[in-house]
Amino acid sequence: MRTQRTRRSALVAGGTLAVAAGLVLGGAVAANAHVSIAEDAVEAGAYEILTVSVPHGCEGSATTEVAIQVPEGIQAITPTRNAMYSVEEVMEDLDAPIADSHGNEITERVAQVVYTASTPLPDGQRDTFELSLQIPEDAAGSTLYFPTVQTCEQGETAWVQIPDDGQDADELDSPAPNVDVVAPGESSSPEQSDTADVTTETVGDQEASAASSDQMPLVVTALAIGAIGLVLGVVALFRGRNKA
Ligand SMILES: [Cu+2]
Repeated sequence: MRTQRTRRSALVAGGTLAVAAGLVLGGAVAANAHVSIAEDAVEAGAYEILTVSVPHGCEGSATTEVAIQVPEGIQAITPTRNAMYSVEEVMEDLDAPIADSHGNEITERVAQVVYTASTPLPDGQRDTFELSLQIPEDAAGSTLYFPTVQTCEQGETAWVQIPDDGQDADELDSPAPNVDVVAPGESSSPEQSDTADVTTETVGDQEASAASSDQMPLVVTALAIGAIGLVLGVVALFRGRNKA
């Protein structure tokens, strides 16, 4: 019981943080016009799919290549294929070998993922690139940066700027796509909300039963409407047959 309460207050605290982060991010709508990562926050140690969004070309020119640098500490990453692009993984030797989840020895990691367009992405259109990876377990409280170079038919944009300590990322012209890492249980993703609901029901039985009894009239009404519909349908069917 005690651990559940502790967990619940952690979730409430996480929710408050998420709301605070949402308020901060709410003012940064302009950032959506940049090459960026769609997810606001991920949990340390979690397996995630990050979505790199490319919303425009280079000053009007169509995009031909998107090269995404993978931050140090991410040992395994799998890019999702995209029908309009070929994808290449640029490898880098690890300082020391590690074991993967199957117990195999790993001596190198993907340092960069390069998507090359078979047909250039027009300036007025958007595309997304998904990367499946495990967030480092020791990354809570930090921000992961994925410096990305967007190459176009004419020119390129290097989305590689990383804010200095205390600097607002909004001040940067071409910030590196990034995602904040929170401690496990502090993310506001939909799966986490479900967990929060279940935990709330276990802890606060009264709240839970109050909620379900509030929902009962709706369920009964829905059933009643369904039943009336069924009866009308059957009546209509028989009337139709009688006429034939
Ligand atoms: Cu932009």
